[in-house]
Amino acid sequence: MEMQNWKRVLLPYNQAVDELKVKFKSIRKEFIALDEYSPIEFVTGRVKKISSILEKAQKKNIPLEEIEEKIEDIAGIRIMCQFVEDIYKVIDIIKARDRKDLVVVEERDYITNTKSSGYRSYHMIIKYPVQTGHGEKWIFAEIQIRTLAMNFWATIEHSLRYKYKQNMPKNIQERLNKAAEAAFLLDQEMAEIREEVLKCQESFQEESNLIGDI
Ligand code: 0O2
Repeated sequence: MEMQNWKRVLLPYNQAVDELKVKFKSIRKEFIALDEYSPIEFVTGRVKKISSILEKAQKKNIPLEEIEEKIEDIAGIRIMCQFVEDIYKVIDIIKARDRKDLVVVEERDYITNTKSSGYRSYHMIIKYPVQTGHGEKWIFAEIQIRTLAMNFWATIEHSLRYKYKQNMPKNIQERLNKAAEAAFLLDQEMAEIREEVLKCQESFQEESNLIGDI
């Protein structure tokens, strides 16, 4: 395909990423504006590079004309959360019954089913309607929801894997696996600390209510 045609194909994907980023960032803004805790810490998004799309198509034996229906992560959104339980709040927001702007078509839970690399994240494949100058076009997009610790590990592992291509030394792989375990434990520890703090806050609240009653 010519470069100009690729640009045309990718336009709605760029639009979808821009729109979805605004939507999820707005949810964070809404929580903050209401002085509430936001389950969304920050949001990023990207359109897959043409070279990566072609590489994936080749790896999966996908013909050029089927790329748009078979490669579901050309448009990618990443939502980062502080705690693992926030991930499930974000999933509920995305799956809300009254939500009419997207359709969830598949969910991949790599949190319960950690990948052999150590990768953890919750993936949702959605169909999203883009309003273009030539009418409506439904495209696939992938939303990855993860904690800051999961993101820290995945970002570094991804760049190392890219650097080594298929030849990552075994000892590096093993150390990355250990680092994934450390990230998992960090998430657990943070969840416990949060629980503790919430309990303290509740009993402090109860005490000050009692004092208020006197
Ligand atoms: P990018 O755009 O550079 O992030 P496949 O790619 O064939 O393994 P599939 O079927 O496309 O898998 O879907 P999957 O595994 O649900 O999602 C693929 C994406 O998840 C990857 O995109 C990564 O972003 C992320 N991911 C999956 N496994 C790992 C892993 O072991 N380590 C890290 N760091 N990320 C992972 P791409 O294609 O790598 O592209």
